[in-house]
Amino acid sequence: IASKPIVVSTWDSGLAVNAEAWKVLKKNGRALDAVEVAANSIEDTINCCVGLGGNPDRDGKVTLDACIMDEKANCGSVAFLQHIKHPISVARKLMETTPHVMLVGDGALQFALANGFKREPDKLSADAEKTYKEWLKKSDYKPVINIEQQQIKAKKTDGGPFAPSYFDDGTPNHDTMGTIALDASGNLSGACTTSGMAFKLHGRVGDSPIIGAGLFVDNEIGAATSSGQGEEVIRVAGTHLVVEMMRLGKTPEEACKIAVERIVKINPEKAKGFQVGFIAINKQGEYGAYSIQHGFSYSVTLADDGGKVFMAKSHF
Ligand code: SD4
Repeated sequence: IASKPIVVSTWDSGLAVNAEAWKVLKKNGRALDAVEVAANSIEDTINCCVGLGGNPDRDGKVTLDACIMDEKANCGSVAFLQHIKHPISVARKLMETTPHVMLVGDGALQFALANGFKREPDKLSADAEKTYKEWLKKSDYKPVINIEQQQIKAKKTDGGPFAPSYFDDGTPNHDTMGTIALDASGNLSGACTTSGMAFKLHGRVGDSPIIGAGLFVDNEIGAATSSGQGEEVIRVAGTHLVVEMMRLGKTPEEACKIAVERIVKINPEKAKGFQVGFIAINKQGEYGAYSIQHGFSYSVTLADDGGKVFMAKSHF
C-alpha cells in the first residue's frame, strides 16, 4: 500500500511514538518535526533501551546515541552522550546550527549545555538499577537476541499485523527507536535514538548514531532505520544499503531482506546468535521490514486509526 503521509517505527513501542509523529503529519507538518517529537516522546519515558532511563554500560553509566536526517541530506548525530534527556534534539541542533555532523562524549555534552539543554543527575532508573545489579552477579557480556523473545510469549504471524505485545509490567515490547516518515509534501526524514546495547564497554558506540548504518534518508528514494546488534549493521553500512537497493527498484521489504542477507552471509553460524532488523519506506509511501531472527516487530501509522503493529518476516 502506498500512502502519504506515513510514519513507521521499530518495535511495538513504535505505535505510541508514531501517534506523536502523526499529530504533526496530519496537519501537513514536516517529516523532520514529526520524527523529532516521536523520538522525544520515547526519550521521556522510562524503558530499557532509549533515553536516560535505559540500561547502563558495564560501568553503570547510561550513554546515549542518536541521529537525525532530513530531506536535504542534512544530518546530525551525537554519540556516547551522558546526562541529557533528549539526545535527538541535540543532534538536530548540531545539524541546524553548526557545519558539523557528529559530536561525541564530553564535547557533545558541552555543546548541549551551551545550547540550553539541562544536565540531568547521574542516576539509574529503578528498572535499570535492578537489571544492572542482576547483571553484575555474573558480568558476562552476551547480546540479547530480542528482548521480546525472552520476556513475551505472544503468537504472531510473520509479515502480518498483530496486536501489540506487552511485558509483564505493561510496557510495550521494544528496543532502539528508529522512526522514518514521509510527510504530506512528499518529503522524507528519519530519527534514531537509543541507550545502546546494555552493559556495553564504556565508550562503545553502536550503529544508531551513524548515518548510513542506523539511519539513512535519501529524499529521491526512501528512508531506512535499524535495530539490533549495531556492530553487524555498521559492517555493511546497513541502512545505506537498504536505500540503495530501493534505488535499484527493490520494494522496501526486498531491500531490507537483501541487507539482512548480506549480514548473514558474512558468517551464517554467528548470525544465528544475534538479531538485526531493518524497516524502510520509499518515496511513494510503501513500507516494509525484514530481520535475521523472528521477533522483530514494527509499527505503521498512515491514517487516523491509531496504527498497526506488524511482525517482520525473518531469515531464520
Ligand atoms: C546498538 N542498535 O547500540 C543498537 C541497539 C539496539 O536492539 O537496537 N538493540 O547497537
